[in-house]
Amino acid sequence: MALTDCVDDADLAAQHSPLMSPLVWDLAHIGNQEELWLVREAGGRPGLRPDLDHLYDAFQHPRADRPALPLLGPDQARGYVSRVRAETVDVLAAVDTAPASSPAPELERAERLLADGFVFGMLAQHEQQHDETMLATHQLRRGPAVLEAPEPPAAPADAAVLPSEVLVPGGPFTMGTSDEAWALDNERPHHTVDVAPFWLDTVPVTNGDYLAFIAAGGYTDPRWWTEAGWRHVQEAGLEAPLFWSYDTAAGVWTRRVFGRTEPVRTDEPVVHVCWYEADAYARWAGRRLPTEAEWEKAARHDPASGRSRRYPWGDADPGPEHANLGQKHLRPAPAGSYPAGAAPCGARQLIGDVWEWTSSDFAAYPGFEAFPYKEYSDVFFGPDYKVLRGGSFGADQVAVRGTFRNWDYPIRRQIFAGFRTARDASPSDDGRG
Ligand code: AVJ
Ligand code: FE
Repeated sequence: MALTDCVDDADLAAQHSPLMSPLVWDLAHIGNQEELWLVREAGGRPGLRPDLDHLYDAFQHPRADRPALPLLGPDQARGYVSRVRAETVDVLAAVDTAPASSPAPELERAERLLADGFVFGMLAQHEQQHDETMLATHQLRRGPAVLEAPEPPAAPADAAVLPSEVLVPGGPFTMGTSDEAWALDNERPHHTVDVAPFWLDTVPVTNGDYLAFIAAGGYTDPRWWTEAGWRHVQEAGLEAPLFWSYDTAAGVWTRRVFGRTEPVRTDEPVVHVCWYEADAYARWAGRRLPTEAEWEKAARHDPASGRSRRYPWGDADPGPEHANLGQKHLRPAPAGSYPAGAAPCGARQLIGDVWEWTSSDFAAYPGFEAFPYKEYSDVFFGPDYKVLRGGSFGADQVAVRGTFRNWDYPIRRQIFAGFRTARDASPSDDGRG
């Protein structure tokens, strides 16, 4: 509600970028999905407005076409989502959300949705995913600033003296999950992956690091780019991250952040770069992007116990000391922040701050089963999408964990995405030499 109450009705119905829906579409879509999956499918109730389904079905209408639809107006949408939520609370009071009594595939569909409260978790995540999308719409929106948030905490004293990279030991680890109650279908099932030893950046690549790539002519040298990336840089005229401008009078790069223009802060993780830019930077630096399995091993593997944790710091849910999540701050925290959120390998900020591009295509894990609908993940598997991991300052903790998988096209930059780089370790690297 905070993301929609801060602008007027015309603004809510406007399309701020062809990449995004009008904010009023996201708002009613959140309610419509909740009605569809929770109230009707799991709760077995007739629902409120099944006639609206087609308007808020993302697969029937691409984002660019949504402003022309006969959508609910802002007040109608607010009324609709609050009536759906009242029904949700009523369903919650009436149903059994105990863990499943038999293996998932044997259960009736509604029973399976309700076991462990999965459908409630799924819709909470869906709402928060759209809240992050709506925050990205706010960042694209022109005009004066309407969102306010406190600055993230200052970097700890040791941020300046951290090693640039950490060693992640080789060997098998458990990737994905079969027992995290609210994990979505693409995170399942757990499986063993053997990962060769590698070195990973301790912290995400910063604006300062990225400025060096720009200054070195990174955007004009085809050596660093894949063929598709080089074509894209030229066609799209890319020369810096999205929302950056060069102030020729002052001789500095500036960045527009939710309606305010400021000098680029060199100690912050870079954000709003596409996969092609991340990949080119890594090559220029003599490195590469980590694979998705490498990222997850760095974030979850505990060499002491041999098991995979829920989060880098352990199994406890995220707290403000662990990670920059939940739109509490409207920017990434300085690189090296959140020592309490460090992984066993020593890497920091794997969760929160910026989504991290990996080198991997979005693919099904062995034994994958689409649930509850193919359009959540199944239809996106394949070489068109790259995986991002870890969540951003705009993502809520209910929708981020060590196993969570996000994906997007390699050209997308409006998402809160950055990256860190990696390199192979030689088998004799033991982190002491
Ligand atoms: C997982 C973030 C790629 O926003 O397209 C929202 C989440 N799926 N509604 C997206 C989603 C359906 C999805 N991502
Ligand atoms: Fe959605």
